Amino acid sequence: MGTRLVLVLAVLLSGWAQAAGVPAPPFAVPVDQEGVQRAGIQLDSYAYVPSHLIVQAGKPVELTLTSVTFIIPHNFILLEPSAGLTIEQDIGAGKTVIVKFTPTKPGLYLFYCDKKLPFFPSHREKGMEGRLEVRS
Ligand SMILES: [Cu+2]
Repeated sequence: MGTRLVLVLAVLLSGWAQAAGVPAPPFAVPVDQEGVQRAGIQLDSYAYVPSHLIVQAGKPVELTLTSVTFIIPHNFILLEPSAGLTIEQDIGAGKTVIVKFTPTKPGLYLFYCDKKLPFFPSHREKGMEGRLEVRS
């Protein structure tokens, strides 16, 4: 079986797992030649994919947040100032935004979208939440 076929199967299976509500495996963000931990996160209504990222403390992180929605705006909130995390970023429908930060303390931190319409549950309550796992 060729590498390409395996890759296609993996993508199909991960898509199926997410559709079925099975948590996707955590994504360990690699450190590139510049020493930066770069990863992309796709924002849909109402989920982040991947929703669980693993990074190393003390090294810069650069996340490319891409919205694939047509109308619904989302955001990316990650507030844990004691760990060097103070991010409140809006991502308009169909937009791409890059956020940069350096986590300073190992731990498991939640990020989420707090957008909501009056009288409706917030996106976070609809499941738009993820985890940043910072390892030493
Ligand atoms: Cu949202």
